[in-house]
Amino acid sequence: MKCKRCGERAEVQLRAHNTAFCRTCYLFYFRRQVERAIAAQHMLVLGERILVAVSGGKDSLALWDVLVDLGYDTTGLYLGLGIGQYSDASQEKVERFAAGRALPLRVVKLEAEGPGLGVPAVAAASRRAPCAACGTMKRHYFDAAAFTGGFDVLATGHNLDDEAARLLGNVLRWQKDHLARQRPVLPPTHPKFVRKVKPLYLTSEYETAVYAFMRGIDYIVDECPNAAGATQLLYKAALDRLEVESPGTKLAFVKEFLRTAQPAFAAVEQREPQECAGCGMPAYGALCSFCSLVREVETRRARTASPLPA
Ligand code: Q46
Ligand code: ZN
Repeated sequence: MKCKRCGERAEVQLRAHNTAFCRTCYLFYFRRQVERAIAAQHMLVLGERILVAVSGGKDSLALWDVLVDLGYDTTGLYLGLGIGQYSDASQEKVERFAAGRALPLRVVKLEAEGPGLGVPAVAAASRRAPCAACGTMKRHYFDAAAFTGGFDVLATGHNLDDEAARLLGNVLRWQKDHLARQRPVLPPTHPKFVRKVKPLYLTSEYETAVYAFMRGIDYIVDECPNAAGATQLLYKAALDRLEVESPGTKLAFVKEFLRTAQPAFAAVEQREPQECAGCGMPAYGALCSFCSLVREVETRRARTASPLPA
């Protein structure tokens, strides 16, 4: 097979796009795809301060790599979730990536912050699935770090597979409020929120993996130990089966949702956040979901610690 751009021997075949590239042209193509997504959705402006959430995985590190390459002013943000060996190993990958390229990196270890709680402790005490607790905590610490650091934008490495799986989950349960907010760019709805963007939302997991490999990015290959039970993986597997039979399904699913259905959901759901009585960050109730979760954990712990009445 030949490269569609230069005619040399192709190394990568992209069935969803009905194309193939050699290594040089693939790197060019990948960057161009990200650049186009950024421009089409007005995600970023050169000169803005961008906080890039990095987990140590291929997607977030590939994103950071491309953004630097495209000339954006970036700072990495790594959250230490407290998930044992997985967290230690992923932090090391992020630190090595940043040090090797002399890029600024902020590390926030959840267990060293305010309530001193990592993801496993919160999940166990609140009896929530680890990923549910993790999602709430990550959102809070991302928002807080972006706001207190004075950043203009928060960029995450969600790829097409993530977005398609999330969309499928939201559609299966018709979660209207989630569908209203599922967009590659979320403008801030409160002065303490910054814009949130997903520049890789149209590039597949396979495409970012190939990019990371070709760029020699050393990322954590092991999945988080909590990922195995996550429903997200079930949705991804279902979509993978559809994609094999009908290449381009994921791309069409996400793109057409954003073009035809998302605006209708967004028009109906227009809640304005207030400020959380606990942490001062935006909240849709008296407390934000992070503070509610922490309060729940503290109440449960106090109950188990107090002696039973005689
Ligand atoms: S880190 Fe957190 Fe993921 Fe681990 S606990 Fe689940 S959500 S699987 S991206
Ligand atoms: Zn709060």
